[in-house]
Amino acid sequence: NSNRSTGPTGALHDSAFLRACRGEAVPHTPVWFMRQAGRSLPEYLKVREGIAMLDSCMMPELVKEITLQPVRRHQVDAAIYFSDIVVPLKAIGVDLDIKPGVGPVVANPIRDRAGLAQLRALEPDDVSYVTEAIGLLVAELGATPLIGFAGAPYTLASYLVEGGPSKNHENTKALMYGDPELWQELLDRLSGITAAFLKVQIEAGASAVQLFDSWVGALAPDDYRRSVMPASAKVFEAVAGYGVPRIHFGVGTGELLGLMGDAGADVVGVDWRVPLDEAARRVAPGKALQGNLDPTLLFAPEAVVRAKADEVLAAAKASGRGHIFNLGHGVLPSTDPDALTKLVAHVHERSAV
Ligand code: 1CP
Repeated sequence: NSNRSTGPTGALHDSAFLRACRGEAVPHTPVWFMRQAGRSLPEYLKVREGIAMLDSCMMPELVKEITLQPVRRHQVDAAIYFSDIVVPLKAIGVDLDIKPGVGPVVANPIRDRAGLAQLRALEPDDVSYVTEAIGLLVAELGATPLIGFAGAPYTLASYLVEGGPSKNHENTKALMYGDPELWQELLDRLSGITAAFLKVQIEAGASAVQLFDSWVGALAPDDYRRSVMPASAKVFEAVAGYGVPRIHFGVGTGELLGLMGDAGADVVGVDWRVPLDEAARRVAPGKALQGNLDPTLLFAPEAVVRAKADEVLAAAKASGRGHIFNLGHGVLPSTDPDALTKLVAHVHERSAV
């Protein structure tokens, strides 16, 4: 364990994205989009042809190309490492696949103590392709920050327990309420795996990390505080010493924003349901905010997108917090990429000081 307080230096350290994460003044509001790489881009569909999603995540040159595509095309202020939240689980030998049009599917869902045996600790050597790809990327990206990421314990648990994508998380919640001891053990193992996976990415050169707890909005605050927050807090604590910003995001988490910040995030991601000035009243002082244009708005006329983006910028300004412009969730696959390029230019222009 080498919890060095390295962190980026020079032009990278002074990039608009990293400055905003730290709550410092910026020349313009930085922009990136969750799921900015991927199916909305024809150049992505082209390079992915005939290659399965999980296989692509293990091919460093391909990962480099896919990660750079949205940076070239949209001029976003940060790259996000191309991978998936289930990659570290695959790397430790969990029998799972990403099915096109569905998402992650787990062969033997974890519903009892015996199922836990599928989850051993993650060693850096299990994901040497990640270290290699990030090395290639940071050499190419220069002063553009690379965001590493991982799935948070609750969201990973939801796939492992349900066996795939789920609307109501009934098996996951039944386990959480019905066998708290087994649940704690499951989340504990996942926090170890997630922390190890984020460390690999930071040590390879990622200059920020985002913990995706995409589906934790399914929980009431008391249940989150009791049954999930300690595991997420362990992940943030494990990477605290590196001095890289830690972003925490989930969907439908309006009632959890304060707790998700308190779990140890430097930046709290907000979906489109809560305006950023209201989010600031829910999140402890000193933390920056990320978000939060509704991704479906990109299907509306350009003038509407601009007006709504201006509302997001105004709410962010009123919040007094550092602000990273993003969507309230990922880019939808059928989004017109030109609408994204225009949105980046608009936010940059409107926020320039
Ligand atoms: O640029 C980018 O951001 C793309 C990289 C990326 C990221 C950040 C991918 C590639 N996946 C993820 C994270 C991820 N994966 C999350 C958290 C972010 C979020 O909330 O959107 C989640 C919940 C997943 C799980 C997952 N993987 C789903 C969702 C299924 C569900 O429960 O509804 C899906 C569809 C996948 C597959 C996947 N991952 C990534 C891509 C491009 C795809 C599509 C498959 C393909 O192209 O073959």
